[in-house]
Amino acid sequence: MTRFVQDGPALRDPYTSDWQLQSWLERLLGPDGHAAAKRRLAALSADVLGPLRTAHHDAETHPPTLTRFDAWGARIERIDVSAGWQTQRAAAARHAVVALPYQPGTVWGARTRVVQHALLHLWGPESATFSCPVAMADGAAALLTQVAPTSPWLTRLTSTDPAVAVTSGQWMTESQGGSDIARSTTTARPGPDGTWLLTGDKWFCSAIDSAMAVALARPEGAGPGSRNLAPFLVPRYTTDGVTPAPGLQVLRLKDKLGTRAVPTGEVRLDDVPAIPIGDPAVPGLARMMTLVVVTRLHNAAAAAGGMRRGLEYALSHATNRQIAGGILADNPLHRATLGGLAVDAAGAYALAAHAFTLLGDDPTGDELRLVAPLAKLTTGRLAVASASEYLEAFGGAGYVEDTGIPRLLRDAQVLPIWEGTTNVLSIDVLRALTTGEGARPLLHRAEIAADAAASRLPGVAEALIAATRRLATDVETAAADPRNPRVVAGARELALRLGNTLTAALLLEHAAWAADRGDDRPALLASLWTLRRLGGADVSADLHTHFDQLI
Ligand code: UCC
Repeated sequence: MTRFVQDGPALRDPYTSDWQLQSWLERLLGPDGHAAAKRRLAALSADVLGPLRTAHHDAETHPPTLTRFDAWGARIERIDVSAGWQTQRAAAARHAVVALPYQPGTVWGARTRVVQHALLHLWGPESATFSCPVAMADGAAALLTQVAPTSPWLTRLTSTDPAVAVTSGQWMTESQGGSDIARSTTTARPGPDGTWLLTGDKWFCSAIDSAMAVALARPEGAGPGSRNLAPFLVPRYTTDGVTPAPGLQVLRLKDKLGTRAVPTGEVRLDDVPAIPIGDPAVPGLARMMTLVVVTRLHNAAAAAGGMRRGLEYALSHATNRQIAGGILADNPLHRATLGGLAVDAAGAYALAAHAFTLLGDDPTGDELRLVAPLAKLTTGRLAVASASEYLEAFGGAGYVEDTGIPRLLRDAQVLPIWEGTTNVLSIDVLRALTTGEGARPLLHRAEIAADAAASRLPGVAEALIAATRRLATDVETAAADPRNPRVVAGARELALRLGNTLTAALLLEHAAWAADRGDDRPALLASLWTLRRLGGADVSADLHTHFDQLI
């Protein structure tokens, strides 16, 4: 008897097979800038298809372990990670996924952040979530660049030499407070030689194997509330790089739903030496948020990258899979389903790329202050919904661990949780609407995009104009009385509408640029996003008909 065996999904070169990514890079970097980035992007793609895929699999199947004591009872606090995790660590340094924006005089100038985002987009889904320590290292580097540019830690965080490069943790969360950081009980008191000594418990410390962490603590004499907390740099090990810093204990590793290759620990600090980042006498939460804004953008990059990779796997399966009447990829309903996912993946990429563009252009501006939480929360929700569809697209195989497919959903689910949940970020959006001018450029951008689309895509322009008008009124109402319970209750809905509208504007902007160059595919993506997400239209027939142009 011949037994049927289904081929597993294949992965095409993630850079050369992604016309949408290439089209955006051509516009955001210009043809010369894109040409200058190609070698770098192609090299990373080649690694993703080869050693990094293998390393990813190894790290996922050999999760980290913590050994607290040796056989004789001596405290050793050793974290063992897989060879795959170490391969990812070296690749992150070599491919400069953290370092690139800190290198002086790159040809891309402020747009170096766009190239970095493209690298993350290609690498993240096959990184075994080493993208997490990378995110925190980038955040820590941004903070040190601003506050302590001569720190030797900055040199190491931004090194491309795997023997020198380090990553960072980010120790904010405590069990009693969670997102409410005001309830932190970790304290800091002056120690010898300008160091400070930190005491307290931290509850959710990802990449606990990193060489350093940025921890929030309340300096001696500081007032209550979150704003008076201050960031401190905690060297994780003594100078031998192995022995934990004095007073530092890793109580246990978390048993998480996903991101299983990432060692996430609970940490106890008992007079652990730390270096203040900035003046501890000056309220420091705002300083810490420099780091958090960067990690929130990486979160959006991880969401967009994961969505694109899930689509790639589902497409491959649909092309391989025979069903009654032919291959799955020819089935109109399946085409409409995958087409919708392609539109969502395009939207998530556009929003994440925009956020990274702002990070390069104006990192402290009001626009990024609003777009950072919007990008994080909008893409986080999309990523979970898409991942669920990707599993379903594989039928039963999508529910079986060793196909590697369930991981897509498990890993996507962290994206709307860490670095602030959807609701916490929606409240942050309200705060940004109240204290800054970020909504003005967003609404303006939407109006211009709608005007530009009016002659070519009248129905689409109409949907965007209607959504923008409604938003303008609702933003004004919310900003006037942000504590009103009705406004608070509607914060998530308002934030998602803002995120969806901004995405429509970004996709339409890109569509206009591409149409002038004879490419109508971006207009199709922009139209379908706008009609579906803003107009609530059923575009299934179009998704089926134009499927080949969407992917
Ligand atoms: O650590 C974690 C796991 C690590 C894993 C990392 C992986 C990364 C991604 C990977 C990709 C694969 S998770 C930790 C998650 N925790 C959070 O994200 C915190 C959630 N909570 C918030 O975001 C809250 O909004 C707070 C704590 C930031 C602020 O809430 P409060 O306590 O109510 O405070 P206020 O009163 O709203 O703000 C206090 C001060 C104000 O400054 P002043 O007093 O000078 O006016 C605010 O303007 O902080 C300022 N501030 C901000 N500044 C508040 N939010 C921001 C902001 N977003 N940007 C700038």
